[in-house]
Amino acid sequence: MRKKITIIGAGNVGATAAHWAVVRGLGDVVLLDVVEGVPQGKALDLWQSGPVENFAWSVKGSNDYADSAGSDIVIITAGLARKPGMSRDDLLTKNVAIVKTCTEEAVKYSPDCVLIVVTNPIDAMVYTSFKVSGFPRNRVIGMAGVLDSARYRTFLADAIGVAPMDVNAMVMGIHGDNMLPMVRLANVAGVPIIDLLSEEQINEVVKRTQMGGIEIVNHLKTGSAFYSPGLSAVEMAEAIVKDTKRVLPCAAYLEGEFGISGCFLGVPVVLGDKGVERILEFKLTDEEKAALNESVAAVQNQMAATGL
Ligand code: A3D
Repeated sequence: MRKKITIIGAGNVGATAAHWAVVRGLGDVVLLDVVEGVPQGKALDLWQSGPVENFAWSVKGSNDYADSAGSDIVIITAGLARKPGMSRDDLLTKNVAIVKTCTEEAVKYSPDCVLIVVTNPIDAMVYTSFKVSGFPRNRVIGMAGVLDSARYRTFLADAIGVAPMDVNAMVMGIHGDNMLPMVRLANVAGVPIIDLLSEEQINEVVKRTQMGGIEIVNHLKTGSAFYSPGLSAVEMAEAIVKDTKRVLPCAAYLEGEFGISGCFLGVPVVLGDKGVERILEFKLTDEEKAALNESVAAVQNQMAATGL
C-alpha cells in the first residue's frame, strides 16, 4: 500500500525533505504551511519533476490539515530558523507555540502516524510534540543525530582522505554545543580513527562538528542549513516506511537507557515500521558518561523552558 508523508513547514528544510522523499520513493507527499501559496507552488513544481525523475507519487501543497489525513509519517519543520548571533535556544519560545499547534492539528488527522520533529531547539521541540500528542515514545522522534553524524563523518573522511560512506561514526547527546561526537567508536571500514589521526586532528574535527550548524549560518546569514537536514529527516522516514531496521542516531525519549530517564537525547536507535523499535544501549566510559550528563542538564533546562 502507498505510504503518505506529510511535511509541515514548506521552508528550506521542509521543501528539501519533500524533494528527497519523492526521489527516495517514500510515498505520496503533502507539503503544508501557514503561508498561503508557498506549499502549493513548491509542491506543484516538485510534482512536475516526476516524469523526468521517474516517480509517480502525488505531491500536494496545502494550508489545510485535512489534506494530511491518514499520514504514516508527519515531519515537523515549521518554525523559525537561526540567523547569525542566535543560539538554537533563542528560538525556543516562538517555536514551542508553533510546534504545539502543528502537533495538535497533525495528530487529529493522523492518529497513527510517527512524528519526526526537526524544528529547533530540537531536543525541547520533540519533547513538546511528545507531550502534546500523547503518543507513546516509539512514535515521536527527533532528527539531529543523523545530521550531526553526517557532518562528523564528512569532516573525518576529509581529514583522513577516504570516502565519507566508509566512515562509521556517530554523534550522541544534545543537538547543541555539548553534543558528543563519539571518538572511541569511530572507524573507517573497521579501522579505528584513533589509529589514523592525531589527537589534535581529532579534536579539530570534533570542534568543527559541534559548530557545524553555526558555520553554515554564518555563511548564509539569512537562515540555516537545509540540504543535509532535509535528507537526514527523510533517511529516518525511509527506515520507518520501509521497515528496514536501520540503526540511526536519533533523539529518543529515554526511560532508563544509559542510566537516563525522562528526556529526549541523541542515542543509536533501531528504526522500523513502529518508529523507535529499540535503543541500542552500550557501556560508556566514565568520560563519555560525564559528557552525556552535560547534555542531559542542558536538555532539562530547555524542557523546563517549554512550560510543559
Ligand atoms: P524556514 O525556511 O524559515 O521555514 C520554516 C517554515 O515554517 C516557513 O515556511 C514558515 O512559513 C513555516 N511555518 C511557521 N509557522 C508555521 C505554522 N504554525 N504551521 C506551519 N508552518 C509554519 O526554516 P528552515 O526550513 O530552514 O528551518 C525550519 C526549522 O528546522 C528551524 O527551526 C530550524 O532551526 C530547524 N532545523 C533543525 C535542524 C536540526 O538538525 C534539528 C537542522 C536544520 C534546521
